[in-house]
Amino acid sequence: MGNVEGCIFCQIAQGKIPSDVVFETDKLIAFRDIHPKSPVHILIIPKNHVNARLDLTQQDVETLPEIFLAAKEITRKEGIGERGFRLIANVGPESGQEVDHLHFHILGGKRLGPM
Ligand code: DGP
Repeated sequence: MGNVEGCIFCQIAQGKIPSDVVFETDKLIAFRDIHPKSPVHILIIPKNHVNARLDLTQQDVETLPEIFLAAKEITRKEGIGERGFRLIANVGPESGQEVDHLHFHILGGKRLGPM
């Protein structure tokens, strides 16, 4: 799907909108959430646009394991790898997804209650 016009996260991935980047590869980028809901709140996104219908290409599927490896590396660096954290993706309207570009939230740094 490439980059989608007007997508905030595509623009962050392209460096057109500034963000606090904590991890990056050629396929994905991770940056701090602008409205953190916990002491550590980081978003990991594939650079390629994936919409809320999960219209995944084979290339997108190959990026997914790298997102988990990135989460491992990021949480270790942030000091929450052992303490525990939440790794979640809201997908689609009933989930409350606000940005229509697949993203995984890393939430941690405090005891997280039930959802
Ligand atoms: P969701 O509700 O799952 O779609 O979460 C979207 C998250 O994206 C929300 O926690 C706020 C964050 N966010 C939205 N716009 C920006 C932005 O321009 N920069 C950053 N760093 N985060 C953003």
